[in-house]
Amino acid sequence: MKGTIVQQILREHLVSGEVEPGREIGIRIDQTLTQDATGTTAYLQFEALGLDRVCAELSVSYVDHNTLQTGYENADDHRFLQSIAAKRGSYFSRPGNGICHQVHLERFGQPGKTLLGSDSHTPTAGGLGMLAIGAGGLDVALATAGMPFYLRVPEVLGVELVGKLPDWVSAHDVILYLLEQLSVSGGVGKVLEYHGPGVATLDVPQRATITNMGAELGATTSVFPSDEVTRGFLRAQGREEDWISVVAEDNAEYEQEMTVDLGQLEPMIAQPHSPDNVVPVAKLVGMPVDQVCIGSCTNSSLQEMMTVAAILRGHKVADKVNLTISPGSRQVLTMLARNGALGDMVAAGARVLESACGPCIGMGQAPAGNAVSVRSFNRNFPGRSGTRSAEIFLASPAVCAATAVAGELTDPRTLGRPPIIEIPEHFSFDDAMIIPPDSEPQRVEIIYGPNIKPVPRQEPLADTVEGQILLKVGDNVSTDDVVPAGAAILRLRSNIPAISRHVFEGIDETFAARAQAQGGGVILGGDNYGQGSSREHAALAPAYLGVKAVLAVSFARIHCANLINFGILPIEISEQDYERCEQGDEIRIDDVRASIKASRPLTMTNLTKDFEFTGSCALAEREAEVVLAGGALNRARQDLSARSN
Ligand code: MIC
Ligand code: SF4
Repeated sequence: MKGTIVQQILREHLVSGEVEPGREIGIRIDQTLTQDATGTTAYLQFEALGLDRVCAELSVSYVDHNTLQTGYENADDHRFLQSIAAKRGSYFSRPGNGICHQVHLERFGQPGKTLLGSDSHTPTAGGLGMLAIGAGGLDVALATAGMPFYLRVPEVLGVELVGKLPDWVSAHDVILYLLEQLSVSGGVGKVLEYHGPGVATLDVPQRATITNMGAELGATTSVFPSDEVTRGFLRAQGREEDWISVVAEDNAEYEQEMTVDLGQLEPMIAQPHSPDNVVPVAKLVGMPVDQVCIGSCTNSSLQEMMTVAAILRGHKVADKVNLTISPGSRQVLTMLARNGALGDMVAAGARVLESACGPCIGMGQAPAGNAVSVRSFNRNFPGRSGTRSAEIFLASPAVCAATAVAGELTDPRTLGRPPIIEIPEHFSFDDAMIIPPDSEPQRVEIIYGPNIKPVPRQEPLADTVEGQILLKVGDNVSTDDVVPAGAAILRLRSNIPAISRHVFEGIDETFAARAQAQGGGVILGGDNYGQGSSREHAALAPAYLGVKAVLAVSFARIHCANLINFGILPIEISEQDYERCEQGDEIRIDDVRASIKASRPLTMTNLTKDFEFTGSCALAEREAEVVLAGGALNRARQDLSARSN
């Protein structure tokens, strides 16, 4: 990775270790972000550390996920987050101000800096030349407290872009193409670093669409250079002083390389139920569609919204289609309102929603039973929309808008010449909905609602782990499977005992009750276990139910870190052993502490089928200490008290 942007930023922020692929390093984090669905636990954990003030250069707490207020819970969470931000020194982006990633790109992101966010799409800011990484809330709480963030040095996949996107082909098609090529696990352990002459043809929001959805490749993050285009974007946001040039050296060495000719791409679509199940739109043209949803942190820029408005102008949404549009930030929504584009959307019959995640996370707008929904979003895992029987497709805003009008999947290239959309020289920015920290923090009281429960603490790891395989699942199980999204469950994010009743309910609704009755157990998973979101609830809630270990063929990065953070052993096993073990089998793991300390493989016995097998729990020294201590919070408290003595 010599001379790459990744190496340069990692080196500049290095606190411990060596920047060699596969090694664990600690890096200094300049900025942190949280959103409300992960932020309440993150800030509860920050409080548990006992610090008065946040220590990162900048911390922003966004409210964008849990914005439906059908009961008091979400509003209570917002009030808690606002009060704790004021007291502890974070900026607070109020509900209605927009989706965290879109607002961060517009108002805070800075080339060359590091950003850690408790949301898997934090890499959106990579479009500005930042090293922006998604992590669990606890890791973000620790970084907010000024502690290093630990990660294994990823390999750098250099993606050379050549050519220029043809008419009607968008940034979303670039990343869908990469997903088709590389699959949802193709980016695991890697950072995608973009370079080449095609980079200059993409504006910052287009770059951000590509880095945003790099999360679906399982990548640690994705990054673009910071060049004159970046400078122009920051100037238009009134923050040219935040610009620095960040480019790879001429002789940069990438561990892997690929080239994408932008000029050869065409509109693409991901079919149910995985973001990598991609085909050209042309193949499915004519498919009847019931719902179209436009927005999300992937595709919310002014430019994309203007394209949508231009397609809708003078047309009506087809009779059988419901069209929702959620512009990603108040800045974008204000500009659409002022330039008349919003009027075109409303006149066409779009249901315009607030600037928030909305349907992307099942926060309302669940489709009808068995409905076909085409969305400009990034994930289509089963059940995420709120309707398990629905078929969710992912496509660009232009495909979505053309489809909404026609009532069937439409290739926008049949619409004639595309609208010409100029990037504004000045965005109409106004930070009135971002509340700075209080100047008299001692006077601020943190307001806890009754649904906000302390984060349960774990016991140090035992020497023998024994339990039943409570559930056997297949490959690519997502955290949406472990702790489902949707309005009904999201409101329980600050209440671990309550949310734990929903663990795995989409796969097996008896799971939580069985786990509790058995006093815990283990989970058996296939390849890429825990892909998708960064929600630490997918580790915390099973831990609360007594799950001690997950045996899987391989793990997704953020989820694996979350398991470690909450004292659950992530054990990699062979495919043969995965096949041999069944749900209901009793498993015993002996000598756990000694094996972990000595980095030895773990010896396990399947007591039901009477055979021994081994698994690897290849933890770095620090990770081993965390697991042995029963989680990162226990470990961090030990560190902080050692520091103050
Ligand atoms: C998502 O897109 O799945 C989320 C909701 O934004 C999550 C975070 C969460 O579960 O709260 C993510 O991507 O990390
Ligand atoms: Fe919000 Fe969807 Fe983006 Fe997650 S992927 S941050 S739910 S808009």
